[in-house]
Amino acid sequence: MTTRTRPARPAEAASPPSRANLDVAVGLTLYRWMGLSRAIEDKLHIMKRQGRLPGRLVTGRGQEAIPVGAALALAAHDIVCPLHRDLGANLVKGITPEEFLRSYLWKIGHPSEGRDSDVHIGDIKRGIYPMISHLPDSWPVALGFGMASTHMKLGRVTLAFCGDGATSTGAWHETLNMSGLFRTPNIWVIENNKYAYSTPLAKQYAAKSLASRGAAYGMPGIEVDGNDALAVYAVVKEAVDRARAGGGPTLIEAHTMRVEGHAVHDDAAYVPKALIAEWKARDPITLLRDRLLLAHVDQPSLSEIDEANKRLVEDAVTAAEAAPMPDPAGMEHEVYAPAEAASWMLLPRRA
Ligand SMILES: Cc1ncc(C[n+]2csc(CCOP(=O)(O)OP(=O)(O)O)c2C)c(N)n1
Repeated sequence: MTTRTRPARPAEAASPPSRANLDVAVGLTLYRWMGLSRAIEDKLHIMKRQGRLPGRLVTGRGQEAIPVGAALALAAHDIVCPLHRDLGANLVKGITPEEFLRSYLWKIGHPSEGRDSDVHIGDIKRGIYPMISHLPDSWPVALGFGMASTHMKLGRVTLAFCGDGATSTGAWHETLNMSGLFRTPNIWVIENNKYAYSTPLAKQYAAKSLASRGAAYGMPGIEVDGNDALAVYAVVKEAVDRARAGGGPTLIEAHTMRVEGHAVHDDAAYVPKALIAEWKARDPITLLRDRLLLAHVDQPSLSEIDEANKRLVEDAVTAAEAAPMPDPAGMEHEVYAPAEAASWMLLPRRA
């Protein structure tokens, strides 16, 4: 029987606060995006309780350091494939708070124009491949982006996220196998938040770590403290530089904790309270705030960022709530291929 040494406990994963290695400009940028992501999701929870939000609500509160830190390490022309806990990556790559709110409210004025909703947002023109519900089926697509970049010499790196649960699927392993084989310019980020819905890690896999699987596919497997945004940024940046230089893919396991239920309807009664409390004490935004204060960034500057984020969210909510619903007449627009294209496929082949 394999002895499980993971999940990483907060104390084990913690990086000591230090002034020496802190890039204040990067730290402030991370702080701004993480704060914006948190402010939007806090507001969504309030709106849900007030009956102002249709449909479901899934958030990534407490995990913001991973999507924000990772997306910030990408260049503008790189591609990101966010999932349901990765609002921060969408924001960094250019989805506005108002577009996101409009998506949650099923309104027009965002990339899917009300045909898809909530976290299913993205815009390929901005290098964001929208979420596919089946997990992690955006990974084989990300692999395709990587292969295309190599063959067409595009110099683009593609980064895809998934949770620990998604690593048990066939698509996940097939993707990594081909990625290692063809040395594609991909960054594969696992957000190990210790639970896949109600299933804890001990009931998911026997390996010592998920990062250790990188060796099986011929790529580096790296573990990082996923609540330390600066550490996530640094690890992903190094992997992006390596991929762009032709050094192939990297598998990154970022340790964090899902400190809430899977979604708003789930009270997570199956998670030990002490485990949640332990990780809540290492909230990634508070950790970064403390690091910035230690580096002599003053309190008012950080509070100004917090206030600006709150104003952005309030303005976005006002605009999104006032926006119209989609016109049902346009329901099929950009959903199906034109009829001619489909019927052409059925024509008998010419001799
Ligand atoms: C192939 C597949 N099976 C089941 C689901 C239903 N489902 C949605 S989220 C989820 C939990 C996924 O856990 P994990 O990958 O660890 O991500 P987390 O939600 O913890 O961030 C499940 C089972 C799905 N979307 N796709």
